[in-house]
Amino acid sequence: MKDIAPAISPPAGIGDTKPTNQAVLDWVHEVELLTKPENIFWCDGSEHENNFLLEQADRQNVLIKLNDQKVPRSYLHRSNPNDVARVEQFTFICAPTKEEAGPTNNWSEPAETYSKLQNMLKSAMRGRTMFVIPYIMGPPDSPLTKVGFEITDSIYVVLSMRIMTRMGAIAVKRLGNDANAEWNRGVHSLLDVDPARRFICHFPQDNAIISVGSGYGGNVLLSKKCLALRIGSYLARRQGWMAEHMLILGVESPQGRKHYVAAAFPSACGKTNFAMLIPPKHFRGWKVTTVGDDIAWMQIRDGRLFAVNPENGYFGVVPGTSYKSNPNAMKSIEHDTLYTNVALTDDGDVWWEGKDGAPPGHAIDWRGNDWTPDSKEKAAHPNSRFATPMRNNPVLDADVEKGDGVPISAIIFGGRRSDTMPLVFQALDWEHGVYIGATMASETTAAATGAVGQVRRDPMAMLPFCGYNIGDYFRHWLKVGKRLTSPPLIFNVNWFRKGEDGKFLWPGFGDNMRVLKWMIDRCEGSDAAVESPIGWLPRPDDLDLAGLDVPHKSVVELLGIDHEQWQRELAGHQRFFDSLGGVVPDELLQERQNLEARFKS
Ligand code: OXD
Ligand code: MN
Repeated sequence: MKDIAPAISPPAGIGDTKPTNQAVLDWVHEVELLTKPENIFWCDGSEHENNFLLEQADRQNVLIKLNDQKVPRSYLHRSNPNDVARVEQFTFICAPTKEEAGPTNNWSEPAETYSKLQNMLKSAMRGRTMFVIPYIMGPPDSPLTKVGFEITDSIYVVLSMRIMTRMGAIAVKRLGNDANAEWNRGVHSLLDVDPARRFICHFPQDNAIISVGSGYGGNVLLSKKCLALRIGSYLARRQGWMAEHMLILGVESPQGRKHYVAAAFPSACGKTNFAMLIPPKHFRGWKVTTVGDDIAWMQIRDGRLFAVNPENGYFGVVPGTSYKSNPNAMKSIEHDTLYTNVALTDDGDVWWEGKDGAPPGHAIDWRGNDWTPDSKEKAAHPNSRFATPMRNNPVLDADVEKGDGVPISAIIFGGRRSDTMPLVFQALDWEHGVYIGATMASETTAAATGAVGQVRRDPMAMLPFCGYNIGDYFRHWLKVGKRLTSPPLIFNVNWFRKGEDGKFLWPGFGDNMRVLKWMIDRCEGSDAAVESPIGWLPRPDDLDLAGLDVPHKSVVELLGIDHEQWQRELAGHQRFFDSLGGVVPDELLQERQNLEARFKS
């Protein structure tokens, strides 16, 4: 299977509808002159176009069509084995000064970077088709919605963008003909998929992105991490809103009272599972619905935060997804799904580690090699993915298209921590909540290249995605808090604490409803909590644990604070703040001192 494919020749009526905005036409022409493609394909996002492109991708061996009886209208793509995750070391924020990019980003000087990338892009699309993808991020009638154009030489990118964004004519219409309108310019080329020539570069001051040398979604679906988070966070600060790495879910009680919460967890820590949670039997009548599974754009209205999901689909981690762990995700990916780097069974179905049922006796693994249950290699890559339209989700929230967004009652931070962090606690106030987000940490996962399982600080789960100086980002959070008269309550959760035997103490998945319910109760004024040095904690009896198969002793352990571990944690916070070289706002330094003092009192 291939990433790179030769030019396609569409029949008349397909790929030939040019937008009319002169600024777009000029920019496309400039990129054409530089990259010298064989032809240009103007995407309109129609079904007809999509069917044509799927057929071409199948013919070109970029995709394999799966068995239509098993997974209707679905395809498998295998990326180059050197290209299976985000590459944070090759991701750059090319702000005018290094200080603007800040201590947590790789910085490179904009003029030099443009020139380096332009050299790489010279004639890079020779013999290939250059696709022009207009798209919007956000519901069509939202004031938060942004227009982007992505140029790419990858048909896989086009097909994925059609799932992940609202693409085509809708964006052309939204942009209109104003040559000065705000829109994002994204250029992507596979080049030769060589890790030595792989760069994901953001130019926030130009609202521009150039990504070369990769075909992996997180690096090349420029709408997602690049625009919605890195450029988005930069625009959000300037324009007074928030772009966050957060799922958004709705939770409705049997009495019909509904709240929305937004939750920031680092990559591959279960955002999609939490956003599609099915409450345990005991919670009959409670409903959880999904607004988004990865990104929240939030604005302030009437002193409250309102959120929209800028995306149109889910790009989720496949391994571990099953009818047991996430039935709604399974139903979402049963049809019309684009899989990347999972295994292919002999009957044209897909398989991965953790899927329900017995493994197949034989399959083709994610690299295209024969695989049997005795093989040492994994059949599916740990970061194999699905791209699926959000419309497939049986619990999609009814207000997902609401341009004003949904009101947020609670913000939840969380990471993967084997120790220290209790199952849940609540911040004392907004500033303390910002401190909790700013110091959160998680064990690394396969979503980015590099070692897996190491604890790293990942403020608000935005470490790889904040498009400007992290100190200013913290300041932005503090400033937003001052504008909120009814701020969301802020919580921290940890589904991943382990006991002495190294086993998870908490079952997670549907049972996370028990924790969600406590948080919602707190939003409604419940006093079922005790104050501790780290914030408000539930006592075991404050959680609804009926029907839960977890020993009481484990619940006590899950909710406990180990003072020795917390002294280490506090030292970790200090080291992290020190590593940021003086950019941390005084308010957060003060919060650290307050926390230390609370442990002493
Ligand atoms: C993602 C990620 O793909 O965070 O959402 O890596
Ligand atoms: Mn993510």
